[in-house]
Amino acid sequence: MSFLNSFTENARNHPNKVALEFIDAPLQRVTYAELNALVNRTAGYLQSLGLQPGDRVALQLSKCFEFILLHLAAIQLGAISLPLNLAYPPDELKYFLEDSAAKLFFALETSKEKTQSILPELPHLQECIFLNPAEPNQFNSLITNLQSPISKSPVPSLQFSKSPREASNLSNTAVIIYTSGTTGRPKGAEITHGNLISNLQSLHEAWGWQADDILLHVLPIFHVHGLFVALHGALHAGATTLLMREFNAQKTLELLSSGRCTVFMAVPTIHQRLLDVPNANQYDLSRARLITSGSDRLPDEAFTAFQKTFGHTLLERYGMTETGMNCSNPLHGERRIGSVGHPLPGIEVRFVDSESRASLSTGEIGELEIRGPNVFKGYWNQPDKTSASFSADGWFKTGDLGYLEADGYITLCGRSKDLIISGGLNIYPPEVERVLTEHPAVAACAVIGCPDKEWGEKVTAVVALKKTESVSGEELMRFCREKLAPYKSPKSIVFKDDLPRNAMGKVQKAELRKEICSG
Ligand code: MLC
Repeated sequence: MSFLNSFTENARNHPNKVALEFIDAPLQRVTYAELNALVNRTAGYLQSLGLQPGDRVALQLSKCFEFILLHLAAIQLGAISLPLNLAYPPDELKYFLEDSAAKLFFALETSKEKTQSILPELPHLQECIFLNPAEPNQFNSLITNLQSPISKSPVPSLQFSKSPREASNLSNTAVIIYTSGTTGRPKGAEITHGNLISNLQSLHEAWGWQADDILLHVLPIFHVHGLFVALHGALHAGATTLLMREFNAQKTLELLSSGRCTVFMAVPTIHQRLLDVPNANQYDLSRARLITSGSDRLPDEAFTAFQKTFGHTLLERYGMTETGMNCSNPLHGERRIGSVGHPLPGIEVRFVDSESRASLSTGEIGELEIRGPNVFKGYWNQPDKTSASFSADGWFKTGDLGYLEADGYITLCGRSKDLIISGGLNIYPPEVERVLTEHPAVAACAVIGCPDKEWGEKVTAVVALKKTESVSGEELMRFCREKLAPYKSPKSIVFKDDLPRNAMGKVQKAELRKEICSG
């Protein structure tokens, strides 16, 4: 059964059940039957724009109903949905649209001015449609007043029959999500229909999703966490999703403690913000069935404080864009502090030595590798980077370090890749360093993550200037923000005359971290 098939089945079985409800303005609520009809209509609209299976539809929209309709409709048509972070400035956006050769692009009307400048440079882009989610009628009239009305025959939805076509359908790409890497520009991870379905099924089983669950959804919907794990998870289960457009800590606590919501998913920064609400301990979250934490390591202090303050034990799980969810602490049983639990049903893990790639035994620290139907197809148009990310025998190299405990729990304890995670978002230092070195005053730089209670890690740039130049930290930060999303831009700049280097000339980041982060 496919993800969309289960959603359609839910629409058939309980048409009047609320599927989605936006709880902040503009308030919007749709039942499963209404959502199903709207997705069909949106698919007709996309077809009328010439969208064909395999074409990319880029979405750089806020957390809005239109985003969800376009995303689901693209998947239904066998096209590829390409969700993009709203924070990307034109420079980055142009790269994503160019690299993916997106055919259609839906953007916010409020970004029209800055976006329009890049459009003439995108030969593959056939149509750019600007939307205003504050005006829901704008989209309604787009999908209802089609110039060539939708054909009377229903929009062809993907069929996952037991025919020989099954394999090819399941291995077709459904979504591309861009992730940065240790070298070069970001890469588009191709996530197939099979990946989506298998991960939904694993999580449905592991977390006991039920049709009477009510999910409180506060995450952005352009990432794996908010889109696949939370939103798809609820639609697959036939549950109701309450969506908050902008995360608000106080409101979240009020809703969770009211007993109305049964499921909540967030990143450690969000859990920390809940803990930081004044008088947080007046909110009792023990009635929620499941509150998960993921996208970054949950600090032990936050795990314990959450338990003590809210009377709820967080369930930590582990995943990544390329694989969806890999491991989870148990729904029933010990949710172990500092551990990501066990592999999800159908997923295999192993630890290997980062150098020799030999398999390690229980308790030995090594790099985590993953195998299973959840593992992505590859990076869009990047066969070399795809093959470099798999072992010779086909396991995906996560770049995360950890070990297997004797009782099967998995503990992660570092990364073999140069990666910063801030507020649940991955930032690859080379991408920031590339931008900083474009500044005429910068001779050399190194970007590191310093531990931070709120963000997990704070992007910090250590900069050596050219002898004859001078520039302020503020100016460098402004420079970065013009070219990079604000979350990737350094939150602080430290100037040094020279950067410490080893005999090979490589900057010694560990030394910089020791010197700068502890200060
Ligand atoms: C916002 N800012 C960030 C940031 N988010 N800086 C660093 N890291 C982040 N994650 C910037 C803003 O641009 C702003 O800059 C300043 O920090 C303060 O903004 P804010 O208003 O306080 O932040 P807010 O908008 O409230 O966002 C914080 C947040 C958000 C935690 C709610 O970052 C968030 O929703 N994070 C979740 C990300 C997520 O879903 N990750 C899943 C990836 S999937 P300025 O200078 O303009 O003020 C994945 C796989 C898996 O990893 O396993 O799940």
